[in-house]
This record gives sequence, C-alpha cells and structure tokens, in this order.
Amino acid sequence: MKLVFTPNPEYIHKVLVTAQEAGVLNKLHMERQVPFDEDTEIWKYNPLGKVPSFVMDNGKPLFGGLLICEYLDSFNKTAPLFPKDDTRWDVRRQMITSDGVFDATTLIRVESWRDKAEWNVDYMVRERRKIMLALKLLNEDAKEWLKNPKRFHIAHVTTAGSLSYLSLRNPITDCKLEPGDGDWDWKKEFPVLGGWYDGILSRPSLAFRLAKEDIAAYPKA
Ligand SMILES: N[C@@H](CCC(=O)N[C@@H](CS)C(=O)NCC(=O)O)C(=O)O
Repeated sequence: MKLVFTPNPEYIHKVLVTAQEAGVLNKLHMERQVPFDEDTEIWKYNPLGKVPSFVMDNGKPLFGGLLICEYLDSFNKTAPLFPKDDTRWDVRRQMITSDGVFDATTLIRVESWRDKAEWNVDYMVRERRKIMLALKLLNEDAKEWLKNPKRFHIAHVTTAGSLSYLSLRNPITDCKLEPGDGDWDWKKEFPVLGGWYDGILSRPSLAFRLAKEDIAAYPKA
C-alpha cells in the first residue's frame, strides 16, 4: 500500500490515525509529492492533483482522504471507525462537516499567499463563514460526544485533525477578515468543542505525528 503525502503532515493526519487504529500503519509505503511543485508527479496517482493519494496492493488508485480512511478502516477487525449501525449517518455528517473546516481553512490560506491587494476578500469571507457555522454545529455534536467518552469514530478523527490544523495555522487570526478576527480564539467561542478536543488528544493514535526528520527522509519519488 502506498500513501502519497505532502511535507505538511496535517493533510494525512486522518489517514495515519485511521491506519494506526486499524493496525496497518507499518504496511504503508510513503511517497512525498508536493502538488503545487512544477515537477510534481501527483498527476500519475490522481487526476484531481491532490494529496492524500493512495495506491492499493493491487495497483489500483484511491484518492480523497475520507475514501482512503474508509479503505484502511476495512482492515480494522476490532473497533472499526466507520459505524454500520443507526449512528452511521450522523457520524458521516459530522465527518463531512469537520473535513469541510479543514478544506475551508486551506482555501483561505492558499488565497492569502497572494499579495494582500489581490485577495478575493468576498471568497475568503465566504470560506470563513463555513468555518464558523461548521464549528457551531460541531460544538453541539460535542455535547453528545462528551456523554459517551469511550466511543471513538471517524468524525472524532476528522474533527481533531481539523482543529489541530486550525490551532497550528489559523487563517482567521492571520487574515483578519472581520472586526475582532485578530484575537479570535476558537476555544473561547466554542467551549464545548474545545473541552472535547483537549480531552481526546490523549488518545495515542491522535497524538501520533510523523517526525520532522522522517518527513525529510522520505524520497520524493
Ligand atoms: N479534504 C481533502 C483535502 C485534500 C486537499 O485539499 N489537499 C491539498 C493539500 S496542499 C492539495 O493537494 N491541493 C492541491 C490542489 O488543490 O490542486 C482530502 O482529505 O482529500
């Protein structure tokens, strides 16, 4: 199994956590590709040009982080993360909501790479709105999660991943799109979600990150 990733390990966080929970982390061959590099070879794995991308042992590709997670979860015979019971639609909606926070965060950041005078502010404010509304909804979901602390599923993985990315690179405080954004603290605005996040981080699979030297050591091709 091959996992194609970027030097920014936040993009494959959910994939690594799911692989670790399924006990197949050591079966992953890692290949580093930077989608925005001119000489990137990402296209040979994924016509959509994105990481994470994946190649199964039969040589067939998979792409879309959530689909890769679902595939890896199929090896989890003890406690699969994608439920099949009555909760499956709620959990998948939560998964999509939190993964959308990650995508909106990325899109604002990518736009902010341009000179400030060239920013498409309307577009950035629209993505900002998605982050705020999605976090509001997840803050409600977290009330239910806290009632059942032993349960762990894919939406927990994607939510923790999106929140750790937001804690690391926060385009709302960086870009200051609306009044007060410079001091915005997601944990203050969404305290239930913040409390849930602080608690869940002690789970070993969530705390796992590729070491910086490992990221540098993986061959580009
Ligand atoms: N939520 C998506 C995120 C994928 C994503 O946006 N990856 C970025 C990482 S830089 C990318 O490859 N962008 C290249 C592009 O949009 O062309 C997933 O998990 O598959």
